[in-house]
Amino acid sequence: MEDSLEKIKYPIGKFQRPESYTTQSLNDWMNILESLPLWLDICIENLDEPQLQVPYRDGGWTIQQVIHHVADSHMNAYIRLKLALTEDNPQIKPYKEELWAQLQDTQLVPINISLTLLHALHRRWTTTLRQMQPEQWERTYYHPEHNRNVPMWEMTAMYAWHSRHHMEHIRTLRERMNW
Ligand code: NI
Repeated sequence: MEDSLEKIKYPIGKFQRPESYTTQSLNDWMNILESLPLWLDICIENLDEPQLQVPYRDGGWTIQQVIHHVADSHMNAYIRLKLALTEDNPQIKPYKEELWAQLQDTQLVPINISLTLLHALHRRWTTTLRQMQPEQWERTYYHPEHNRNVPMWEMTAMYAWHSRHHMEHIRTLRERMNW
């Protein structure tokens, strides 16, 4: 049976903002962030160059664009975390992810470069998260496009979702294509 477009676009559903968190849920989210670079390595194993240029859905990003997007997005996330830990409810800088994904480097740079970047970045990111004190999880940044303050625990939940969301784009494409 054909998957619906919604299911292809949101393989694990849209992000559901959790209302609260526990030590266990924080740990689950951090585990996902720790695992993502290795999961992505496995996801793209044995794909050839033409396969990397296949969009995960009609009109969607190619596998190559997805990988470079995750690196772009998570670099922004890491900076936002550090801003929030060192400043009082800083206003963060939104960015136009669709346009970032179309800049030249996304075409010209092999995905291995972004995968290597993600290994390094997630090591620094999750090392920071693992050392956070309970009160630091409550620190916030202000998101001007959503017009709200986002606490660090919610941000971490969001990027754990984002990690799985894009990994599933690649995994389910391979499943549908029998690659
Ligand atoms: Ni994304």
